[in-house]
Amino acid sequence: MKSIRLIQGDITIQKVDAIVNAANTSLLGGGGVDGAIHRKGGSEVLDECQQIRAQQGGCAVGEAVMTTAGLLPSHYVIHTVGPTWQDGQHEENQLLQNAYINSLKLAEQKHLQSIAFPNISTGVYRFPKFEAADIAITTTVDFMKNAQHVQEVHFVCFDVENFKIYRQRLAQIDTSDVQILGI
Ligand code: AR6
Repeated sequence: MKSIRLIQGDITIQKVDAIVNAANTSLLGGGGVDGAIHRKGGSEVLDECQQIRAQQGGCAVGEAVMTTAGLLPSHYVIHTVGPTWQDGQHEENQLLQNAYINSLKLAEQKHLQSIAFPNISTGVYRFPKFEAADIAITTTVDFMKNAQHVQEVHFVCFDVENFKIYRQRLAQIDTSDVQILGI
């Protein structure tokens, strides 16, 4: 049975096939979860990000790329770039949905079974947390219904506010395709 698991804590200790990084278009690291992933993953992660930059000049908003996870307990890091919240009139919702879909598609293409997401765009990029949680959850549940390989998705909430929002929203999910755990 496919499952979605809610977790409160640090994504860098997740033992899954891939953890997702809320990166920026440069792929060179930054603050927040991006900083934590590069710090703990070590230089191998940055080296592969630099190779991707050399090939394609970075990663556009809503797109996703994959590297090794270096010293992290997961196998891969999927780096995606969420939108910066402006006023809701700059395709922010669509771009956030793209970030989730393209990360999940990459996992599916690589035949990965388990993937962990942070709450993309809800830190430095200031996306409203309720709306971001709705987009993350509905997009993921829809994707999982037809997934061949992705069986297990973790939503890892670092801050209590996001955790509470996810717990409330996940409790309302009504589907027989995906089991909701940890709420
Ligand atoms: N594990 C899980 N979630 C975390 C962790 C962690 N170790 N640390 C922070 N979060 P942010 P963004 C949560 O700012 O809004 C970076 O500088 C945090 O509580 O990391 O997409 C990049 O380089 C929040 O809910 O990412 C970009 O420039 C969520 O992760 C920019 O920030 C996302 O917050 C991206 O901004």
